[in-house]
Order: sequence, then C-alpha cells, then structure tokens
Amino acid sequence: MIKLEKFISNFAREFDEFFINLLPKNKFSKKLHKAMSYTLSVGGKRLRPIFLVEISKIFDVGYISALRAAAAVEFIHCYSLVHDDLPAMDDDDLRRGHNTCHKQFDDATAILVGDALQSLAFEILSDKKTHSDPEVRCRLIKELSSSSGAKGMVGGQMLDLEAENKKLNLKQILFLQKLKTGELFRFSCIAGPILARAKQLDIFTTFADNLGLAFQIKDDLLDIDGDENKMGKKTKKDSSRGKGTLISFYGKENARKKSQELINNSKNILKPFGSKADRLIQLTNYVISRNK
Ligand code: GRG
Repeated sequence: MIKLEKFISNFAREFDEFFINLLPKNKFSKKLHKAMSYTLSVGGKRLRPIFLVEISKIFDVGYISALRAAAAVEFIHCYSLVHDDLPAMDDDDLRRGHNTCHKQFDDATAILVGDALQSLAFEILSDKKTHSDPEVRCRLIKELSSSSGAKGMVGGQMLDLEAENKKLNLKQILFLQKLKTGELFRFSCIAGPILARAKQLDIFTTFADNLGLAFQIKDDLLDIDGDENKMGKKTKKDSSRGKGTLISFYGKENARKKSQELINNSKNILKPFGSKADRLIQLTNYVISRNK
C-alpha cells in the first residue's frame, strides 16, 4: 500500500481534475466562470470527497458515481467557505494559502460564486450519470439538501454568528458544531451506502458523528496551535472573537483525549469490513494527526 500522504495527494490531483471539469463550460459570464474556477483550483484537503470515495469502495460503488457525489459535497463545502470568508461573516483575506474569493474578485462575485456552486452540486446529483436509479438520486439530493440547509450547515453557521461573545454551554456547542461541520461529514459517509442501495446507513451515520466531532476538535486545536503558513488561513480566530469552543470546555489535553476516543469509536465501526477498510482506517486516524 502506498503511503497515506502520497495516497491523499494523488487522490486530490485526480479529484481536482475531475471536479473542475464539471464546471459548466464558458456559456455564461466569463467573470463568474473565472471566479468559480479560481475557487476550485486553489486546493484544499478534499477530506469529504476522499471519505465519500473510500466508503463507496467498501460497497463496490462505481468510481464515477462516487466521484460525482464527492464533487457535489465539495462544491457545497467550497461555497460555504467562500461565503464564510465574506466581510459580513468571518471577513478573511486568506484561504487555502491564497486570496479569498472576494479579495481576488469582489463581494458580489463571491456571493454569486457560492450560489452557483450550490446549484451545481444538486445539478450533478440529479444527473443520470450519478446513478441510473432516480430513487437513489432523489435520496442523495434529499440528504445533501438537509445536511447543507437550515437543519444543517447553514443553521449551524447562523447559531455560530449568534454565539459571538455569548457563553454557550457544552450541549449548545456540540449541537452547533454537529450542524455546521458534522452534517457535511454525515452526507460524505452515507452517500456510498446510498449509491449501493445498502442498509448500513445507521452505522455510517454513527461513524460520521464521531469523525465529524473529532475533526472539529482538531480544527479548534489547530486554531490555537497550528502554523498559519501550513494551514493557509488565519488562526486564533475563535479566541479573538470571544467564542466558546470545545477546547474551552475540555482543555487542550482532554480535548486531545476526547478526539482520540471518538476516532477509536469510528475505527471500531469499520472492524467488520476487515482489510477492505484498511485505507479508511488510516484516513480516520489522519483526521486528528494532520497538521493543516
Ligand atoms: C457560510 C453557509 C455558510 C456556512 C459556513 C464551513 C463553514 C460554514 C464555515 C467555515 C469556518 C470553519 C473554520 C468551519 C469549521 C470547520 C471547517 C469547515 C473547516 C474547513 O474545512 P477543511 O479543513 O478545509 O476540510 P479545506 O480547505 O481543507 O477544504
């Protein structure tokens, strides 16, 4: 088996080529097209896509179907970052080591880039190329829309905006994070079983709940201790905005322990899949061992 880092970078290269090609060709505004291409081409770890594709492999889902569903979730993720970076939200100049979309272009363009990427995600899922069975396509659309909308990522972002300089309790923080970050991981982990018409949605939902929270704890730890150059974005943002985070509740050491427990829970769920899940287990570890 090739080393994990190499595997991740190979995947990202192949995936990027695939998903940038899903952009509608120049039949609309050249500026919008340029800004969408810019947003997709500045990198990112592609964690959600890689989990979606690796889980799909366990269920012998066709590679193109998995890549298309992975592209849909990454389009939503990219749109959320573009909107999150806007002056009306987090007001950031740097993302993935490059100018944020509104810095490179302008605020209105960045809003439209996010909107267009969101629509594109659902256009991709609704296409026959994603799956021949319309029920499967509808299920994917239903799950991604609820994961990304008011009951999911957008709802979590709203709670986050409302939480500035407020003291949330642990239950409230966990709920906010589950919506804002966990829900897109949930979609990424159940899309494979949906594409395969498999029954294991519940266990992959539990897998995702543990994984998503571990990811968030690591994200909070990196916000405190991470290297801005490696991460390609501004750090120490939570503390500067007076936000309560999981670290402010657990403390750094216990937060690390908690994230390891969550990752162990996720890995235990993969045990019945034997060696078919070897790569997935490595990726699951990577969620908390990463330095960006
Ligand atoms: C604006 C609707 C809307 C939602 C924004 C995603 C999000 C919600 C806000 C981004 C701010 C943030 C730090 C969220 C917490 C976790 C997160 C999504 C981190 C970024 O994800 P990574 O680390 O990023 O997978 P890359 O760049 O590698 O894809």
